[in-house]
Amino acid sequence: MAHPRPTVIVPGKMSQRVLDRLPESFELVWLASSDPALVTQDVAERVSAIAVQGALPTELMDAFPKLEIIANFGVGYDGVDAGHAASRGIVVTNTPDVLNDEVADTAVGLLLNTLRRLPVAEQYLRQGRWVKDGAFPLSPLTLRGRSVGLYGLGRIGLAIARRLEAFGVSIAYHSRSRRDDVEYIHYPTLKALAEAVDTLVVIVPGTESTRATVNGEVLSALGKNGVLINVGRGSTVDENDLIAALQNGVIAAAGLDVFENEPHVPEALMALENVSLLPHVASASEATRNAMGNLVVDNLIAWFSKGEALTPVPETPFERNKG
Ligand code: A2R
Repeated sequence: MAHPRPTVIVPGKMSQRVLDRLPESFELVWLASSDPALVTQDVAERVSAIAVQGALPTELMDAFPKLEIIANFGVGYDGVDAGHAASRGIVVTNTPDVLNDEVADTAVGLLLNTLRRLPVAEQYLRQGRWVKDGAFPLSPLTLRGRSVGLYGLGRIGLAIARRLEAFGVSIAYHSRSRRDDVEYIHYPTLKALAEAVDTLVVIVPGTESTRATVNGEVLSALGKNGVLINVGRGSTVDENDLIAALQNGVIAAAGLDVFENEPHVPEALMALENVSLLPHVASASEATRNAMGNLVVDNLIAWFSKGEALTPVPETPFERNKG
């Protein structure tokens, strides 16, 4: 057989750990981008797996008639149309759990940065202003006495909540279903949660059901002492409503790791002083990204050797048809 090992295609950027490990078990074909025009006829017919980081255009998915599995790098798989994959019997996998602690650590760091303006204070020192102008101004905001609401209490949301317990703040949450394994108060709507708390941490997936749900109405409910932290997906927040709320004092501040149109961040947001902005780095340590990369490769290996993926997404609970 010319190609006894399964062929995996990797379109565009991918974790080095994945690129290093794939050739041990697979025929690796790397594409410079996810443009289907780059796929030759020979490759199109051979490919049975895709490993992807970010968006996978559906036309590229459909360029491969023998495609069995799409291994997504990341717990959020909003870049892959899992419904379409399901309709073709293709399994989609993601990388849950291995990033929970890293993302939760970053969420708490971003919250503190936003409230206490620590990155701004560091710039003040580096620019020599401590010597020239004296002490950095007191931060108007503090974590002390805050009540935090988590929008999403899944794997990562719970890791954030557990950390926040140690900070002595009150914790509540909104998700569609109430968890019976936690003591935190559940609010059946996002608006009710926003009314009850002054700090909202977004950690839901970027789906149609969460799209633009953090809107002007929710931000008004959060109130003028309100702080929004987003470590989920940019699509969940209506960015125009958020900018207006920050400009007009509808809420006090925001800390964002994710944006609607990454890597582009609106000028209006960057011009604001009451925001702390990060370039989508919540899981971005070498150790955690390597763990995510390992899970991408291990899913592919498990699929082709045992007929079952390790972490398929709920939309594609398939086993391999070995016939
Ligand atoms: O609604 P539920 O009971 O399925 O709870 C999930 C909640 N959630 C929502 N809550 C309210 N309205 C919605 N439309 C909605 N959709 C989902 O988000 C659950 O509490 C949480 C998701 O938890 P996991 O599936 O365990 O996700 P994980 O690993 O915590 O990651 C969350 C997201 C990723 O999808 C990436 O976008 C980002 O964090 O890294």
